[in-house]
Amino acid sequence: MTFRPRYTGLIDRYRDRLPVHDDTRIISLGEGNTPLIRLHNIPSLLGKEVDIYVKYEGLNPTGSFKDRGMTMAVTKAVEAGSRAIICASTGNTSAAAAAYAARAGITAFVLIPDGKIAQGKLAQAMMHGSTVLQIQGNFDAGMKLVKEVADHAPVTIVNSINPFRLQGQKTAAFEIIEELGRAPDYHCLPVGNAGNITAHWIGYCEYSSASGDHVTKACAFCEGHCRFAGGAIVGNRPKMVGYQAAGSAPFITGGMVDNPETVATAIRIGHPQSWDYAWQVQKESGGWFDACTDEEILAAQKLLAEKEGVFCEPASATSLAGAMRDVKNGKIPEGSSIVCTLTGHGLKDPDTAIKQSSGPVLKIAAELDEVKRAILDNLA
Ligand code: AN7
Repeated sequence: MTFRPRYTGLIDRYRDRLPVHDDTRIISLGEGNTPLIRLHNIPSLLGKEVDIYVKYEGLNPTGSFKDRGMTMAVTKAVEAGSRAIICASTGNTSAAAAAYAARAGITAFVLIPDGKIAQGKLAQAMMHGSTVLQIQGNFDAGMKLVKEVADHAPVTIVNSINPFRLQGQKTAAFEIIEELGRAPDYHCLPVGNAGNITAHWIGYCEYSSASGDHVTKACAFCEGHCRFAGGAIVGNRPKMVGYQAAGSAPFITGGMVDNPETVATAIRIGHPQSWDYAWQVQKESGGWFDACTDEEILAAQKLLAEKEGVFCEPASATSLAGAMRDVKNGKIPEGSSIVCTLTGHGLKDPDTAIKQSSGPVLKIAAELDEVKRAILDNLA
């Protein structure tokens, strides 16, 4: 029997490409190393010859991709001597901030929109002992306050405007390339602040010889934090495709949205913080932005759960909803390999899931006959 070395998180795994020192105290919960699942049933339902993979980021320690960025942001905050972190959040950033602060033994303050975050995320922020500030305003209002207060109080901002966040998040692209042996042709993501789509592009560029300038000169996105340790690993980069919820789609309307609305509360964001970066990613990669309606998002979430056994939260399903539409209409051609990032776990938002479930819960007497009849009535 051979033993594999214990996986100890993405900073350890990619330390030669991340801004850490040998003696940096790493704050980790074993994040990263998430499954890349090849879809079996949905491509045939679409009737198209495409390879669709989902990168199941819901399997990170706090149930979303935010852990990748948060391990870096909190590690660097602690290294700099910070005793407290703060973020505005639609829920997942606050869950991750709360957990990593707990791990580090520092204080977390999280600003969340009143009544508009999924129950699981609220439970996490409370359970990990962060100070929850529920504001009468949306994410964008919270973000504005966080930026202002950081000048007046000794707290480190851990929203994705903190450049270490994107450094951690770029490792998802590394993992995908290492598994596929190349970059996919298309990488589809849900877009809110657009930090994650930017981070993935940093990662793809860093591993690719197609980005010669990027790996030899200063990276346009990383504010000097990339450490281009290795050479190129693959020759290609994907087209980056960002999908937004129709009611909060500044990248599609072309300007900021003041009252964003969507069932996908995680991406209920009208003033994206990585606006300029994301446009640059779109142009450099040759990808595009598009919007999905709430109906399309929920249908994709359900289809994925019912046909593939993968449960993601509504916002995450936006990547698949958009990809399915663009495969059907031929914008993504047959023969393509496609990765859709599933940014968060379905259990984050049980209320929305239960509300839209079609399968009725059958109430029966605790008797053999009734169970038998239920089985015979419901066999596929
Ligand atoms: C599940 O938690 O902004 O485009 O405050 O939770 O990088 O913002 C969440 C964002 C997609 C969008 N999917 O990513 C927050 C927050 C899920 C998310 C996004 C978020 P970005």
